[in-house]
Amino acid sequence: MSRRRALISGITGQDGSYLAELLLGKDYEVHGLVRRVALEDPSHRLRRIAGILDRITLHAGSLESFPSLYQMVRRVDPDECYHLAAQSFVSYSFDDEFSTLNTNINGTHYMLAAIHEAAPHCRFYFAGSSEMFGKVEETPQNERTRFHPRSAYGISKVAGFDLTRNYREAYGLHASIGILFNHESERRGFEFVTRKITAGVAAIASGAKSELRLGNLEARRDWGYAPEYVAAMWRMLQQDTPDDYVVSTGESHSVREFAELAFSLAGLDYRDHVAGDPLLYRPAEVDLLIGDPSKARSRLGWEPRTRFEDLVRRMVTADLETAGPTLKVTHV
Ligand code: NDP
Ligand code: GDR
Repeated sequence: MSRRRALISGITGQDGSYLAELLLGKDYEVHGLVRRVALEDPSHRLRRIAGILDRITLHAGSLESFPSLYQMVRRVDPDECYHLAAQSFVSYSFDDEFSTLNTNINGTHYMLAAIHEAAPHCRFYFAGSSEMFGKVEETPQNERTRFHPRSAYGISKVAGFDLTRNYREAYGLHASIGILFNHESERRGFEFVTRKITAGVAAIASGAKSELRLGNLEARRDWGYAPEYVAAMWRMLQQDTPDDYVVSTGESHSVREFAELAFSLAGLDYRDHVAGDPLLYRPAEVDLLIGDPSKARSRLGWEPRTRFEDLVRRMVTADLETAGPTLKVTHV
């Protein structure tokens, strides 16, 4: 039998890099969409996939251009397509609503249309988000909870959700949607609060910095470990019938709790170093997210394994190691 072919948009991101590794481990032929600038600056832009570059095929294209996506899909003729590429930073979506909406909505529409026209047999995954629940209408949130997005990012993901569902219903595309809650790792971008904190802890522990400026410490998130979440994406596309799934831990913690634990792991007290910055508050905040992963558990056999304390420890340990060989987590 020939190897199954997977196409990943967003392969240079946190999730794309872990998913590519997972699929290579399952002997897939892995293809990725990257921006041309990424190929021009590989040491920086391709850092997360540096270790697998000789085993994957990259295609330069643009989410803004339907023809480039159509040509790529036709060339690759994938069996599975994971559409992860997006402007994924919620804060930035308040600074530039227009580009967030254009990239995330049109990009998803173009990918769906390209698959529909050039590879209609291909199974499709859309990266939905707990940000679609926004100002939550029930707790915990599940697949039937109504959406109430609070940012252009959240709105773009609701539009992507509707588009994907419509391609499933109108054209019979095998299209599934993961409603993934926050998931983090040693590869998380530095702009997101978890990595900002763990990198900040390492910088303070090594003496390079003394202060970390943060916004709303009371926001609560359901934080899981990214490599486990990409496995849920793959499981969705192995089902006979496409569907939508919440992927989460079912536990919620505040940004303050994250900071307190991260600093204490380095033997520090967060109250000595964290400074509040009103400029880092969002015009509309998502106060509380906590997902109910029962459906993913029962239908996909998926289980979150890494709990909050282990996640924070992992991230702090990695950032301390990078900051200095003598820096180690303390036992708390
Ligand atoms: P990252 O921000 O780490 O990665 C985003 C990826 O999208 C990068 O590969 C980036 O490429 C690519 N991208 C961004 N803009 C464009 C563009 N205009 N054209 C082509 N590619 C583009 O995100 P994650 O890996 O964390 O998330 C993956 C997906 O899952 C995203 O859609 C995100 O919105 C969604 N999601 C993430 C969650 C999380 O907690 N991580 C939770 C729920 C949903 P480049 O490297 O060139 O910038
Ligand atoms: P989020 O992640 O918006 O949930 O989106 P982020 O880590 O950016 O924010 C989480 C919460 O922390 C509060 N916060 C701060 N956030 C950042 N980035 N920087 C700060 O200094 C800071 N201080 C407090 C925020 O207000 C917020 O409440 C992530 C992304 O990965 C999305 O792509 C994904 O869809 C969702 O998770 C699920």
